[in-house]
Amino acid sequence: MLNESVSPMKALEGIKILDFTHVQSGPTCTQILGWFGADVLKVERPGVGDATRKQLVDVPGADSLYFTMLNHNKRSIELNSKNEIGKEVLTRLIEECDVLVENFAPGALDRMGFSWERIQEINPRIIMASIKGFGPGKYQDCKVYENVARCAGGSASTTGLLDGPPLVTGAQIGDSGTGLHLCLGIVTALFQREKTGRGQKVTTAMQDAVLNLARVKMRDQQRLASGPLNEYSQFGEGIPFGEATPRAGNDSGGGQPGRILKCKGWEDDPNAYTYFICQAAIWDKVCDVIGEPEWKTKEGYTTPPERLGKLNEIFARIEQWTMTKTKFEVMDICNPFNIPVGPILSMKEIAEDESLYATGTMVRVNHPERGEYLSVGCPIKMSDSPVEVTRSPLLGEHTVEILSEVLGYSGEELDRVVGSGAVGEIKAEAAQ
Ligand code: CAO
Repeated sequence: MLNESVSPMKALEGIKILDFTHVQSGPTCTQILGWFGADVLKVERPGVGDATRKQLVDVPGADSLYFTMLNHNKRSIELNSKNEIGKEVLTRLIEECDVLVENFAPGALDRMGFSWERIQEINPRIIMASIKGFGPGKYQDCKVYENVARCAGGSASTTGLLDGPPLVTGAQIGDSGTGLHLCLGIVTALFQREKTGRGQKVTTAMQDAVLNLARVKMRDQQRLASGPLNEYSQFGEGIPFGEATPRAGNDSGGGQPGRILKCKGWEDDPNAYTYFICQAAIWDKVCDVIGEPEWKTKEGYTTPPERLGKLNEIFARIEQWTMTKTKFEVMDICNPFNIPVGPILSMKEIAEDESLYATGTMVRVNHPERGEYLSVGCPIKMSDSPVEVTRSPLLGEHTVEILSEVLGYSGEELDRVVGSGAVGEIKAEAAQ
């Protein structure tokens, strides 16, 4: 909720970001900084731009949703950072900006001639934030994509059914998850700079970010030394544990038995399911709701340890009940009793939920090439820093604007840079 008594200043107003990111991980980070009010200057290779502009194209000729949904609230400058004039402009950008964010392959920035040492020389106050696949060690030079990180960070080995192969998640924890971690590092470094006056290097490895998100699975790895993990379904089923944290299907990670259960319509609707958690505190309520009140006092059913070996039977009975209700009816009936349940929402249902547009979690955005499209807005709500989601920039849309307004090029100097080809082909109207 916005505090209306305060002027609509944004938290990071006045902070300039040299956004040297591409694909998903880095752009996720700089997009959030843009939502918080930073001026994000996205540097893109002339004529090419971020590869995602032309990946998974749905509207021929237009920037893809892959790009537009990850690059809101940014300005785009085309710049060849490998030629001499391009390097000159990049040096000016480093002088002017507070933060440089990049997620190139390991060593790419050094090969351009911009090592951390050189960047600090140019601007000792700058914060340089990098995403790489792995931290220092044997894999440090590898290029890494989302699924590689999910696998290397321990997520895939602990996701899926016990008798099936490892699974990657729908949530992009490798890319977007790492971008979020980096974003926190950047604002923390900005905060420290307020006191020290110095910039610093912030790095996040995708493997590390995924592992951090899979922290509870490392908890379970250590617990294995003390015996089987009795909250895992396989314990109740008498299946022995191996040496590593197993895949737990849809068991809940918090030690309370939980499963995904069918709801009314499951035969035709792949998302007619609910999550159902059987907390000890609400066991009596569950018994009443599903029509098994005698289970409240029945021998062998009254305590959580006693129920562990009967979870298949218990959840089968609960599912008999959930199958008579829609997933939303299950929610409506269980919530008043504090029985934790959650409908399995499809992306279609989420896209059609007007309450999410009311909070800005979902937004409708206009784009000159593709018209209106849906996007996910800022998931972090701040009472004194309003977020307005603006469309992603066209390739090089702000090249001249950034050269002149941000870097102060004008007259012959500007002509020299533009004429050199280092900043791509300037569209006539933009150059005027
Ligand atoms: N001007 C001139 N050259 C530019 C440029 C510009 N504006 N922008 C990029 N380049 C160059 C780079 O300098 C690099 O050149 P060299 O290979 O000669 O050093 C080249 O373009 C390719 O950059 P890259 O290696 O980063 O890109 P890629 O497509 O080959 O690899 C990726 C992509 C994502 C695997 C790699 O960047 C990477 O591992 N990044 C770190 C981890 C990461 O963020 N992964 C998430 C990706 S999304 O799943």
